[in-house]
Amino acid sequence: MRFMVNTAISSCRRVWINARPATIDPAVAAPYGELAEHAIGVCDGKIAAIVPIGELPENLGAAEVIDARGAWITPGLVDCHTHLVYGGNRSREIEQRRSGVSYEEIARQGGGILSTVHATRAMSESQLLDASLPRLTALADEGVTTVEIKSGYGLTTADELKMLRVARRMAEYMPINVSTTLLAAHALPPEFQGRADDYISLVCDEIIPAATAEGLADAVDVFCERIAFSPAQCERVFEAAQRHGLPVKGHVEQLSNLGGARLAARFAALSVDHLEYLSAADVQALARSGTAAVLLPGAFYFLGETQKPPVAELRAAGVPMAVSTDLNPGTSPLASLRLMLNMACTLFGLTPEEALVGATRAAAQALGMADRIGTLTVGRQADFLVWDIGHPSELVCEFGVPRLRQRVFRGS
Ligand code: DI6
Ligand code: FE
Repeated sequence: MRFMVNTAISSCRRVWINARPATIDPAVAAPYGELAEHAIGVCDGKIAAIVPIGELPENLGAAEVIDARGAWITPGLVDCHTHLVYGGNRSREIEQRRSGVSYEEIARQGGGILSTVHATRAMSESQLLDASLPRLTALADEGVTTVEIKSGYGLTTADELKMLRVARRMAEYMPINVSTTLLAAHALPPEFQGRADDYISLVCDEIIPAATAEGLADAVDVFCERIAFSPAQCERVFEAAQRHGLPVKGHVEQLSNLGGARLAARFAALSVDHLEYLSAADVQALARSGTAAVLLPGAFYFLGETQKPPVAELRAAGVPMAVSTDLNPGTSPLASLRLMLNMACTLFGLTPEEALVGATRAAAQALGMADRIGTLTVGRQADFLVWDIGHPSELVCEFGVPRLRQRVFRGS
């Protein structure tokens, strides 16, 4: 199937020759989906052909030919869980935490997420865009070609829509796919103190419909946790999302097990994220619903957690494991997906191949975009990376050295 359009390579707009593709395509049996020397042809922003170098026609027609000189090419990286649009920062919280106050206690005292809510509400769309673009640039410079961005620091209809509009607009400033997620059920806004069910009604009856009407949300997320919302409240949000035709995902079992993963599985969630306290039985529920597990080692690391997600069980059950930054000011102020690949191995025990799959194919699944991105496969969007490396494991092992030679987005 991969070679179905071999003959068309001469009509491609651009052809990378002498490439060593790590396709991450499960149809290619070798580790990393490796192919020996191949050419990758691009047409209309899509991968049009992947052909062995020996089968390349003499004449490549009008195609622009780029010699990869034997370099590894991987799919573009996919960061499937970020909160990178926000105002202010929370670096002072690290001082509180060092003096023994926990993340949960800071949140209960009205700091944490709510302090970012105050800063975000105070900003205009363009101020928020200016504040957030450097974070997106950092991800893109490392090879991220698709990013998911959540709302959740506005917590009013106007401020949640403002965040989502900023997230959408970012794709006009940078060559990157942006997938947006409405996370209005992130924290209880101060004006709803003691009235969590009323706030959930606002989310269901006003914020989700408004975001849908403007086409601003690709999915709906919740924070199911003691310091956020109960499973019953999250269920109401999922039902509202379903009524509006939006897929769901959930921040679940991060600090405790409330059964959020099981609930999300009932709604055929695209992903459940964090999962440090996920139980073995719930792993089976995810396997049955086809939900991806998103691992966020940056938050685990930054909060100094000790309880690890059940990676061996997820692996055994065949649940796709994605790896993402969770880029946010409170629990993971770390704008590097490469660092997360390293941490997924060192802290959570993923193999380098699992980590790379986690930031490409599995992350695409977590966004419901697996038919468009995440692997080097004919017909997929031509988002790929040319690396100065000797082997893909270096992308996971080494950190901080810029090895990206070329970042290709939609064929350009
Ligand atoms: N879990 C997290 O790790 C982030 N949100 C969530 O639900 C933290 C967000 C923050 O602290 O600002
Ligand atoms: Fe998060």
